[in-house]
Amino acid sequence: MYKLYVFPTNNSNKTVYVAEALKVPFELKFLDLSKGEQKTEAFLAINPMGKAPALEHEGRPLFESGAICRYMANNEQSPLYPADPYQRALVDQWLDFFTIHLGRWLNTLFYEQFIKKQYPALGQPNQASIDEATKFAQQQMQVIDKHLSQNTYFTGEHLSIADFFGFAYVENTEKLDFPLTPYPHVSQWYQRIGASDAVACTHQKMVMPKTP
Ligand SMILES: N[C@@H](CCC(=O)N[C@@H](CS)C(=O)NCC(=O)O)C(=O)O
Repeated sequence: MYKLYVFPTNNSNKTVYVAEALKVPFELKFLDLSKGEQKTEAFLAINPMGKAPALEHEGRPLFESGAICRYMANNEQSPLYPADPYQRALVDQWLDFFTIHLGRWLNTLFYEQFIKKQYPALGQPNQASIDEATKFAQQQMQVIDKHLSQNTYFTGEHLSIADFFGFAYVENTEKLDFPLTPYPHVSQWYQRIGASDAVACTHQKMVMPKTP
């Protein structure tokens, strides 16, 4: 049984989308970040960075959402993370692209435009950061829009963990001043992944339990 330590944001969602898509039994353990549950000694033994998500499987810990998605799909020998070395490298390529490039800029926008509004103590949005992130995110969206005009999914004709991973970042644009309308092929892909059972089940489950 996979035990996922989560908080309802995009990094944790990636791992739950993948667990759902794999149709494996898993347990969710919610961490209340506002209470510092990610910094307890017990949790730091699982993720020394003190962040969600993390995984425990067969008594062994793992952190970083990308590593967790790869591990679960690999462990299940799923075509969502193909065994063929080149097909697998294509999945890795898109996971890296999202982590290092587009996802990074969308995360900056999410922090500046959404999180700072929710937590005013974090200060005013930094316009220079917003402008830089918007510029790069728009450029990279254009590139993936072209790619998705010729490919149903990120790696071609087959769904992979890269689609769920990327979806979790693009999903945050719904809370931002970053419309997808200039990117019709990204929009179609986004709707396709969003209509999957894996995404619907994840959204149902990823609700922070109310504490008494
Ligand atoms: N690169 C990590 C990022 C994890 C991360 O930043 N998690 C945030 C929530 S989205 C967190 O736990 N923040 C709490 C903290 O840093 O104390 C991953 O992909 O797993």
